[in-house]
Amino acid sequence: MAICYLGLGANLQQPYEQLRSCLAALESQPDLELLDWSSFYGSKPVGPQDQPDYVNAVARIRTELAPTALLDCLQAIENQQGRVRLRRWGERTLDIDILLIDQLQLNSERLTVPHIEMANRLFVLQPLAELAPELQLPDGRLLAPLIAAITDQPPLLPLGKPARHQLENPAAS
Ligand code: A4P
Ligand code: MG
Repeated sequence: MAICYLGLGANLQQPYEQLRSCLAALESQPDLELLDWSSFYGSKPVGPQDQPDYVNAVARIRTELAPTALLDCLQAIENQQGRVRLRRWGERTLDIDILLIDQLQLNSERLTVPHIEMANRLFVLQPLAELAPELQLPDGRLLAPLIAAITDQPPLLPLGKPARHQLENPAAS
């Protein structure tokens, strides 16, 4: 059984709703357990600037799936939500990145864990620190100093955290 952190991002087709339905899809997966998630945050694009702002969040899950089976499962969710992805670091309807799998370090053709860019991205580190403030990366680094070292990215805009009963049906809010 592994505890994993997933980075969720969207900037097309109602990104807040994309993330909410992504959490609903994670909750309905038989092979994993959705434990918790961060607030949603608005963020300025890292990469090409001529694209809409993102909504980002981090989810904590528990699963018995092997890493590549987990990736298959997450890519199926991306595709079910009609994933559109136009260019590298560009706009997309839904992106699910595997940030961490316990303290595992993995580098295969399909999967690099920890996610290769996570330590450089405020839109990953801040929601992750909200969920797990004391967390250490497998190389021993802590989140707070990594966040403090990021000076080139504007502050995130907190957008609130949907409750579990709000994941499935927006009318339930
Ligand atoms: N892959 C390798 N490691 C992993 C991992 N840890 N998790 C492989 C998930 N996938 C991993 O992914 C391409 C391939 O990476 C997968 O098939 C898998 O085998 P993809 O999702 O199709 O491509 P991508 O996400 O577009 O990759 P790219 O272009 O490197 O983008 P990133 O790094 O995910 O960044 N700005 C803000 N504010 N917020 C964002 O969320 N996101 C991006 C995308 C850019 N700028 C952003 C945001
Ligand atoms: Mg990705």
